[in-house]
Amino acid sequence: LRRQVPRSLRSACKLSRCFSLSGQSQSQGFADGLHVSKEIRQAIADRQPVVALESTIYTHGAMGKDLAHEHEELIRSYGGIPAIIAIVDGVPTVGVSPSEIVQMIEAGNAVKVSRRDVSYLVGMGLAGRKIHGGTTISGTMLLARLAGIRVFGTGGLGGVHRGGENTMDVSADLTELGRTRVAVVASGCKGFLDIPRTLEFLETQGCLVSTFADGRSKNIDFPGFWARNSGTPTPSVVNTEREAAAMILSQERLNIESGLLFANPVPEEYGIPLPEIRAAIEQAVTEADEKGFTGSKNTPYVLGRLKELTGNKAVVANIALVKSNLIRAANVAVELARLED
Ligand code: PSU
Ligand code: MN
Repeated sequence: LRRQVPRSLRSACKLSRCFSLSGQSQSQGFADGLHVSKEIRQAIADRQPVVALESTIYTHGAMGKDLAHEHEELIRSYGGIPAIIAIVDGVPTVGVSPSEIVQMIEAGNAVKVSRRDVSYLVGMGLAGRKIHGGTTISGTMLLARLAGIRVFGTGGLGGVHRGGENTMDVSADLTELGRTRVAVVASGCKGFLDIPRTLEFLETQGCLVSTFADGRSKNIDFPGFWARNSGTPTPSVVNTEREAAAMILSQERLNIESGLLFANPVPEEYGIPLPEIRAAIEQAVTEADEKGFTGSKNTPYVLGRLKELTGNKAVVANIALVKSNLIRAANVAVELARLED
């Protein structure tokens, strides 16, 4: 790939990278007020394969305290450099340590932070009221981009909720993917969201959506989180991590500022068959309606019921798919660094 790009263009790319950073304010080229750990600052300066991680899955995911540490080790074992992103005591931070995440979980008062919430917490912090924030995909992408991180691994993307055409409950993750150039590796979005409308919305937003297929099958679905398929075809297919890296590099060279979504189906051995998870989802969603769990109480109720209805299989799948996505993200980041050597 590198050989096909004229040298003049390659050095122009390097220059434009400098310019885009110098547009931001001073120390180390990062935005004012953004705290980037020493390790991550060095890694970014050296163009090493940094992988961003969100913190909502730790502060709001109820998957255990040691997960952040485990995730960091996993990424390192694949040659990546993990950068957990969160708002720690009102400070937007890139390169949060796993022990700080444990403290945030134990404090029990971290709020869920999407793009709209960032300056609320940071402003409060400046004014002396220090609040912890677990960043969602949208909040994490925003801060990752400010730090110059290009690849981000996580579990599941937010989406258009069922009935979203009326309620307009559409996750800020989707608009973030339309405006912020970070490549996200996720296992699609939860099967109780409206997946066809989610993909329509991402198309309108100009987000590249491609599903990993390992060259095995022709008819590939956009994954349904717990299930490898969803009944909705993916807009495009990517076979290797190198191909994904090449798409990221292309987008950067062309200066297209929208995000990229690489969907990675849950590993085969943990995937729940689509009819089984669909039946459980229908039951959980119906019960939630009947019992009046609406608005922000809806998702926690549905997730709790799915755990029970699947005999914990939904939780085991969730933990496994995050790990598989982090491995993919590390491999993509390594390939991306290689393409530029
Ligand atoms: N999907 C999951 N687990 C999660 C989330 C999504 O399986 O923890 C979190 C992610 O941080 C995602 C956010 O960015 O929920 C989307 O929330 P909302 O639907 O409120 O935009
Ligand atoms: Mn919402």
